[in-house]
Amino acid sequence: MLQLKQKLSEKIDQHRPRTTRLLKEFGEVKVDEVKIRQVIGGMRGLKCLVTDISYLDPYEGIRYRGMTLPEVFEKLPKPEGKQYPYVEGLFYLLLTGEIPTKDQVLEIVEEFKKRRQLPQYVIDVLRAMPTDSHPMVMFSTAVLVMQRESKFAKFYREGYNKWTAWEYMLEDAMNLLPKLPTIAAYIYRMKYRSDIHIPEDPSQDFGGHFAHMMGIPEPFDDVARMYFIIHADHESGNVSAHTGHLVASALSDPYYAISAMLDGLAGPLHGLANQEVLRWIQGMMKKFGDKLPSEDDMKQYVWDTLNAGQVIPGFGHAVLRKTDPRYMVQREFALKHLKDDLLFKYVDMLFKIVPPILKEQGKAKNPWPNVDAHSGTILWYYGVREYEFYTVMFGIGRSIGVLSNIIWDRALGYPIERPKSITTDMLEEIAGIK
Ligand code: HAX
Repeated sequence: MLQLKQKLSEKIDQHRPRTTRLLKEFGEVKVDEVKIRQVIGGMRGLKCLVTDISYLDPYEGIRYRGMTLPEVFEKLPKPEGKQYPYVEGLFYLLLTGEIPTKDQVLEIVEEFKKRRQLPQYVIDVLRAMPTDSHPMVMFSTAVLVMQRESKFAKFYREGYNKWTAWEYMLEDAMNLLPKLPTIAAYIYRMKYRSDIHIPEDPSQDFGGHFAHMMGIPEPFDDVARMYFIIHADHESGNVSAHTGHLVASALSDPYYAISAMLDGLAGPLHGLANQEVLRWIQGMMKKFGDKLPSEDDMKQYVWDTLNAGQVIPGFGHAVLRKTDPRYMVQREFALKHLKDDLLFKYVDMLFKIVPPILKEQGKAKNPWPNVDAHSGTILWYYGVREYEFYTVMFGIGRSIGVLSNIIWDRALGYPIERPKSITTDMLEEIAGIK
């Protein structure tokens, strides 16, 4: 048995009595109140989900299993000579809550290598799709078409047991996750690199494999590790994580859940925002003749965007109330590797100029930059210039968190999700106006 599975099994055994006790003895204790503005307003702030994988503090940003991103980067084992840790180690951390030893990580690295090749039918399906299909559509389709491989679905058909179901979810996750970089790179090379594909290099870890299959040299392998790790999880109420959880709650297997979560990630207010950011900044660069504008000219451009009724992409957040630490991780990387790049200089200037303007406008609750304000800049610098592909990379990262969450969902026997809806008439009655 993999050390990961052994450790996870111990953790699940330790955890189950906590959930059982809460349900049995404290099931009627009130957690929160529901206000009309939350019912109409996308359930913002409503405490109605539970996850131990990550927690988003509005002022501090994301913690994975209690650790900040800098702590995660410092503590997880790294490949020799690399700046960022093994992505496989993050999977271990999110699942078990413990920092793995190098040996425990290398076991997953080797396991993933055995499972990352694509079945031919996945390639056939991708090749049969219209060439102008969005890469997110291709990505989601490739995951969905592999549903026939699901060990969880087979287990369900052949006699389901609630308490061992997580083992089949883990098996599906171990089969699906390492294939995601392979699928993504295949889509990329098929669509944008003359359909010329690169044979895999068996020495590469998850991040290195992606960079290699994309055909982009070092340090893009480290960009990939950093990018996948910072995008992995953002607690469970965001659209992608929540969709994955919701779909899996119907006992749909990980292939269905990940395909669905990718569809949610593809929305412009969520994972697609990184492509919107770059489109917007490059529109500005074009206007200023590919030179850095004066602060006043940039301020005017920002105001013009707002006055046209548009949002400033890459700024604001539904939960965060400070600069996103995922933005800061990327900024640190950019200051080290691309500080003289014109696009980065624009991002750097916007970092200073936009927040005071959003504060002055007084609408956005959070005027600070989010993860998406930066990511496109780094990818562009290393030659990934097809904006529409950026969300695919986000999706690889987010799958690590969603898969960890849905394995735990089954381990703790969470039920099918089914909130109650009411009518506008009823809301008016509750408000006392009817
Ligand atoms: N520029 C201009 N106006 C903004 C704004 C921004 N960046 N962010 C919020 N606002 C506006 C909202 O549109 C809203 O206006 P209306 O009342 O007219 O509808 C008002 O401020 C209040 O919004 P909020 O409560 O602060 O923000 P929400 O929780 O409703 O929305 C969003 C959060 C991230 C969707 C929002 O800030 C936004 O649209 N930002 C730009 C797009 C973006 O960067 N998205 C990526 C977010 C990170 C992520 O999830 N990545 O996957």
